[in-house]
Amino acid sequence: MATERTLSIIKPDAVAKNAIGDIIARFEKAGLKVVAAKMLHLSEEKAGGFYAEHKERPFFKDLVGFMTSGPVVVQVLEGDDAISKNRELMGATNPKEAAPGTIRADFAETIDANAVHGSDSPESAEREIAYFFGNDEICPR
Ligand code: RTP
Ligand code: MG
Repeated sequence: MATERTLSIIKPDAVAKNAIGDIIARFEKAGLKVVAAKMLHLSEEKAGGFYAEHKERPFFKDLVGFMTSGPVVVQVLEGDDAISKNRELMGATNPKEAAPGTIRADFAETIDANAVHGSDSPESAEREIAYFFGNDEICPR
């Protein structure tokens, strides 16, 4: 197993529900370590740039509107197979299809307000981590 880093975002709906601690506890219990973290209220420009791959999709405007609707907590998680492990913990994009016990099954309401983001590949993780954090903001452990 390779040690990897992945970008995780606790989205505005989960922050509004006071679920930051519950969600981070799931990462830590699964063996992922938080090596960087910050709370931010994203601008339209920052949220749109983050989801640029979806720019032409019909849900893009709603996605940016949702991601800028309140503060988010952005973190870098490190551990064995961190990218796929985080995606497993998150569950399916649509919470109605998310496996029982996953973060989205337990905290998310809709496909738009779905509690968390996680990088989907090593290439995405590298881009997304650099999008939010400088090297001096990441603390290897
Ligand atoms: P994320 O990027 O946020 O971790 O979610 P994901 O990989 O599971 O899903 P992705 O395909 O990357 O979509 C990004 C976000 O766009 C919203 N979405 N809405 N209405 C729709 O059909 C639809 N499809 C995607 C979701 O909020 C998703 O998290
Ligand atoms: Mg995605």
